[in-house]
Parts: sequence; C-alpha cells; structure tokens
Amino acid sequence: MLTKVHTGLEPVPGIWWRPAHKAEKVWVGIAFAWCMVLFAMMPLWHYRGGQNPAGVRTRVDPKAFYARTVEFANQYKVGEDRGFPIVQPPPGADVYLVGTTFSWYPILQLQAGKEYVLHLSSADVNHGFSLFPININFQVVPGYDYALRVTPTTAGDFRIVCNEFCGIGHHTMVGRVIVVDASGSTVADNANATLQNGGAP
Ligand SMILES: [Cu+2]
Repeated sequence: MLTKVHTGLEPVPGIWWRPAHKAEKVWVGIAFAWCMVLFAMMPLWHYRGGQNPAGVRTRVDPKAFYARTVEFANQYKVGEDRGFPIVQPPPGADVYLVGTTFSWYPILQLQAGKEYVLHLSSADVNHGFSLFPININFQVVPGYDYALRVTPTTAGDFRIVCNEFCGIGHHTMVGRVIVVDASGSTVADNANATLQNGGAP
C-alpha cells in the first residue's frame, strides 16, 4: 500500500499562494520609496548636514602617540587632579588626548571661543569619546590619530565618558575637560561639587 507522504519535492495540495493584495503592494512600494530617500540622505547629509566632524585621520604608532601626549602634558601643565595633570594649551595649539584602559589622559583646560586641533587616539583597545552632557561621540581607535577642529562654546566642567566597552574597568573610565570663559572662570563651584561626587557628572 502506498502512503501519501509530503516530501517537499511536491507542493502541498491546495491554494497556498495568492497574489499580494493591492494594499500590500502599495505599502511595499511606500516602504521601498522611503528606503531610497534614506539611502540618498546618507551622502547628501555628509555634505549638507553640517554635523559631520571635519576630522583628519592618519595612521600613528600607539606608543608614539602616547609619548607625544605625555610631552604635550608636561609642556602645558598648570595643575593636577588626583594624579592627572591639568593641561592648558594656548589657543590654536595641537591638543592631545589619549584613551587607555581605564582612563583619559590628560585633563584638558581650554578657552571658550578659541579653536584647537584635538588629536584623539587610544594606546591599547577601542574606546569611545563621549563628552557629557554635550552630544558628541567619537570612536577612539588605536593606531589612528583623529584630529578634530574644536571650538568650545560653553564654559564649564565636562566629563568624557568612554562609551565603547573596553574591559572590566570600563565604567570607571571618566575623563575631564574644563572650559574657561573670557574672564577665566571655570565655573568652579560646579566643578568642585562634581569632584567631591567622585567625578560623577
Ligand atoms: Cu570603555
């Protein structure tokens, strides 16, 4: 006796496929058109959006970058906070900041309204440079020097939070950027309050 077994080689009997309903076709069309709009926005926004960093990325030896950062820190050091040098470079200077597990070196003190070239890199693994509470976010990649033209607009005491998981101490990786205004104010009250808070923003 022959038993009818469905093998997949023959189609299942019955109506198992119907042409798409007109409404479904319309919605697929709308979704596709929207995909094309978003696709076109990517290159368009690169040129028109004004939110892409004017960064120059070059290859660099991580050890050489770290050494350069230490040299920079020694050159413009004006103070110290918990073992980290506070560094105040002159306006227009090349500024170096290196991410290592699990800290940012050094502490930068910049002047509001002045332009600097900020060189970002990592000495070991991938880190993320996220300036709190400002919405700025960069990948910090070992072997690459990411030079950004930055002009701090607001005085204050800011925190750099690592937003790329980099190891067991990732959550403790908090750096500091101090921006002073024309009168030299660092918004000290706020700064001291946050420091006593263990550096929490
Ligand atoms: Cu991290």
